[in-house]
Amino acid sequence: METPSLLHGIVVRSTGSWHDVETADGRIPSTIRGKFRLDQQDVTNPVAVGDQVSIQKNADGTGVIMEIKPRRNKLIRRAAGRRAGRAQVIVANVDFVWIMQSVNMPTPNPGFIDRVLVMAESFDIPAGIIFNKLDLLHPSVADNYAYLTDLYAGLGYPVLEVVATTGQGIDQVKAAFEGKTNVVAGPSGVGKSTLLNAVDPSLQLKTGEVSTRTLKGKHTTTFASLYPLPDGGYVVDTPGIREFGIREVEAWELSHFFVEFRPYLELCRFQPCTHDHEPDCGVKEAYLDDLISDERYYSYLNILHSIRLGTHDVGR
Ligand SMILES: Nc1nc2c(ncn2[C@@H]2O[C@H](COP(=O)(O)OP(=O)(O)OP(=O)(O)O)[C@@H](O)[C@H]2O)c(=O)[nH]1
Ligand SMILES: [Mg+2]
Ligand SMILES: [Zn+2]
Repeated sequence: METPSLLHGIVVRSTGSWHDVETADGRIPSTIRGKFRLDQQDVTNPVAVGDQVSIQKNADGTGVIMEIKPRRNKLIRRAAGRRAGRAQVIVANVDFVWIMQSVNMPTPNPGFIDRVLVMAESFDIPAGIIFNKLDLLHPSVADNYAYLTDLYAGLGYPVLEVVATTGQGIDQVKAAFEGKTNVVAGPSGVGKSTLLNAVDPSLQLKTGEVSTRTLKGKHTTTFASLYPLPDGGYVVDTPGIREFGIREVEAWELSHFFVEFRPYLELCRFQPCTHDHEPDCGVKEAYLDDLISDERYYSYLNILHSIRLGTHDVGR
């Protein structure tokens, strides 16, 4: 019997057992070979949005993913709940990670920002921060907000400020997205889908309310999806992340992913040094000399602690 030829494509949406693969023959809902699940038991999803795959087409128009091309990079986190401990691949093969936060409703969470930055740095993926809902910048939150924008801009990460509902700042977002594969990640309710609708109104993504009681979103987007952008490039909308646990980063290497710690790493007496209990530590000295912020040093210790415990706790 003749073996059918394989069709190449990219996974644009993944809902657990079904993966939509965009190919030259259109979008083909596909399953995966059981082998991939057996090969990758420490991962909740062997195939993720952004994966380059080869599929075999079935007579009924569905497909079977036969091959997953090696990934250039990936954004992963430690899965929570019943699958705790295993890695969940949020997206594969991205050029830029945008961490989205709202200035209010919900409140910014620097611990969360730092965790995603660590993951991005560990895979060498450039990252930036998008602050949304500038219209809700009330005096009570203004000081903290100014502190955060200064902190991250000072570390060299691009910081964009927008009002997704009015289009304020959207031109900068379009320019930043152009020609790249971008992923927008953040807690539920910060306005990720609203932002993408502002960038491309034809997307018509579903958006949801933020609870006035808990100040949290209602997990409106349930699966990651990749969309082509009108001016070239792609963007991945992702479901709101409750907890961002670090995976595949060892305690001894964590400090390399805090960009401002790097100049001090070789000043430590012990190599490697975890910069919490060791004497003559260059990083701790830098922290005591105010060259490293409280926020980032505590974030570092918090993540270090969670790596040692192997837990999947939230940012602070
Ligand atoms: N005031 C204000 N509200 C906004 C802004 N952007 C989005 N919202 C509102 O925030 C709520 C949540 O927006 P979504 O786009 O659904 O948030 P999301 O981040 O996609 O949330 P999940 O899909 O649950 O992860 C909606 O009620 C939006 O109208 C903004 O710039 N200002
Ligand atoms: Mg959404
Ligand atoms: Zn040290």
